[in-house]
Amino acid sequence: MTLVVDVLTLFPDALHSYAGISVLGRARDRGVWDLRVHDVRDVTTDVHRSVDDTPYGGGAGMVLSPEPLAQSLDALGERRGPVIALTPAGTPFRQARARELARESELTLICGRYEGFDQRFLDTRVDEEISVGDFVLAGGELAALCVLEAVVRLLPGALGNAESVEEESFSDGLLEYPHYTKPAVWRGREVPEILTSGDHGRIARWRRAQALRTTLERRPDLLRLESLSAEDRALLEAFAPVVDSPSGDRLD
Ligand code: JCE
Repeated sequence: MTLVVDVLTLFPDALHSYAGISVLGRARDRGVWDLRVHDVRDVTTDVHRSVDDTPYGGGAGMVLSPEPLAQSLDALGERRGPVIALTPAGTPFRQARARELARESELTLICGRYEGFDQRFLDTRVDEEISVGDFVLAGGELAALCVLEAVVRLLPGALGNAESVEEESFSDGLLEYPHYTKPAVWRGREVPEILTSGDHGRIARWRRAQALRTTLERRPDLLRLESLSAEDRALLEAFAPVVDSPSGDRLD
């Protein structure tokens, strides 16, 4: 089953460019998913092909007019999957939502520009607003591509044999353990000896402990401390003791 993604944007080239390379490009070539990009300006009829206007109530910048967006959406015909607008005020995007969206057969992503969307368009035509992070972009295209890549790479057949969704960050709720490749000594720095020991049981336990430690130190919000098993706590102490850092290092 092919996932069909419709994207509404003022910058179609930006979508085609990134969606044509690497994982997204190869998966599309294989028929795993299909992309249909729609230039919102194509529905306009005035000489300036206007899609924006000044905000009621005053203030800086311009707001996307609801009518061109609504007409672009209408031109897609009967919608099946969720209609998603990328906005800084949206629900924070997480891997769990990517997994849910990967079960859809159709998605519509709407990219804004300027100061954002007319609220009436969001209220009446959009099912869900998604934010890809607590920072402000100049428009929704990069955010849409983030969502797209996170979803498509989960689809059956999207990744090659060398790539894997099994052992990666977030698949078990933890950040990744550190990776090393050749040479065995790089500019005086050695690979942890455990990785060259050939003891696969020890290596697996070391990696689990490293993943636990990194998550505890960098993203304690991702660790459900109550869900840390006695085994995990023992692993941490044996393989990756958490060194106390001075309070000045902490952000909170
Ligand atoms: C966007 C803008 C509202 C100020 C359309 C920004 C998503 N995680 C995200 N960060 N930024 C966005 C995003 C998505 C779409 C649009 N802007 C700029 N919007 C307030 C600036 C316009």
